[in-house]
Amino acid sequence: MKKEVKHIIWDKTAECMSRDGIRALQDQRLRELVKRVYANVPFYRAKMQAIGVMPGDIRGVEDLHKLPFTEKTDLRDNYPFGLFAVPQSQIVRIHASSGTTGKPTVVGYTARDIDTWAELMARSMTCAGITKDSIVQVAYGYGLFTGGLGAHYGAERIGASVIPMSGGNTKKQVMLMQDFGSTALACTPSYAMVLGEAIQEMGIPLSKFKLEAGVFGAEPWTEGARRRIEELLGISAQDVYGLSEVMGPGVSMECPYQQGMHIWEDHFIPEVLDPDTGAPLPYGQQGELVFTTLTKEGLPLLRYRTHDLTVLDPSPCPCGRTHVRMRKLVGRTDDMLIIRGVNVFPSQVEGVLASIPGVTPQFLMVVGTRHNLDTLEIRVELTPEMMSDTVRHIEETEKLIASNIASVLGLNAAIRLVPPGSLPRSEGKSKRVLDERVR
Ligand code: DLL
Repeated sequence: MKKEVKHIIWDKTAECMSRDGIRALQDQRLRELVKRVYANVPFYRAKMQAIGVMPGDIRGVEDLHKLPFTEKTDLRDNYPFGLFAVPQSQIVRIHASSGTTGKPTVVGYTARDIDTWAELMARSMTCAGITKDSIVQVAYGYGLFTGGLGAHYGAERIGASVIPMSGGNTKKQVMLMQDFGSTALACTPSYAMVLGEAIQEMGIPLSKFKLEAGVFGAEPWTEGARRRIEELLGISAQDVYGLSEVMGPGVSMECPYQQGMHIWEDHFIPEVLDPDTGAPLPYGQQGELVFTTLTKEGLPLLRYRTHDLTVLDPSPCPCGRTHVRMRKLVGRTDDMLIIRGVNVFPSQVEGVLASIPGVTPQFLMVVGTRHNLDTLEIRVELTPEMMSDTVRHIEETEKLIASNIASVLGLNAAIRLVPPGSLPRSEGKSKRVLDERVR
């Protein structure tokens, strides 16, 4: 049985501020930010001068569109500390996110940045029902990745007891979860699934655990994955979003209503843009999420392009928080695959699999080339029960997946059902795509 999330709010004044109040605060903070980056970051000064925008031209959020964008490549080009807005002596922490190619993206924090981050993670983890009485097992990686220390500081700020496990070492995670009576788990959704499956395999009944809540993020996961994790761990699984460049985890967080993640707008201005033209889109339309950081001192960013695709919803939320919600991510502009001309997101495959009994959301899309044409094979893990089923039933399941994939993706794919546990497992972020195309 899934546990209900406790409805508590960490900072009512900030989280339930009127929309007008949020806007006024953003206006004032944006003006200060623009002055600060113009004065202290040569990169931004040059960019603004190139397009003829002076700090005085920015009166508030209505002028945001006049400001230049920041791309991940800008951080790389100024590697490692070139975009920092304070002298290095004021930087107290450095994190980095590893890209698929080349140098990592480096981010720096002042003491006040770390304090803000802890506060926003405390807000976020409170959304999942975590209190000072909670025992929080942090199984995000500690290190240059922001997940471990981000969750750690947030849980400590709440006053919870923190177990800094870091990722991996699954058997020990399960043992301590049981022995210490962890009430909350913070890790990637794919690792939550690994832990849930391990508990099932070890044959330990859920009644031996005290888990109530999960704070899962750092990678896309569908409603189907959520249901599976909730079932495997007997908890309520809440989504947390963030990115190193903008802060780390805790930029936005789901409340108990699980209808999108509240973006902490007193610290970040979100925009959704047409990814191709860069034109701002109205609320309710899907596009690329862009953030301007309002309070960051070490690495303030103007209109940072996340390449994450989502929809913003400003409608009132029954939880009482007034901050705009972003819908669960549909994918990234850059993890979108183009297969035989069709745009495909791994999340669509996950969505299809969630509706089919007998299979798990563990899959790998293998894209190849045959006779100069793209091919797509989807390997999907069966559930242990299904493994012992008849060949005919397994074949029927393959056909069902193939036809649902064809109608959702608009593309034919070869489906290969594989034994449970046979696809490569990640301790951190999951790998969904193997692109072996010859280009
Ligand atoms: O993943 C920060 C984080 C740590 C978030 C722990 C949540 C929990 P990066 O490694 O810089 O930072 O990766 C950021 O991960 O642009 C998204 O594409 C993806 N991502 C993060 N959270 C979610 C989420 C951390 N809840 C990139 N759903 C982002 C989907 C997510 N994708």
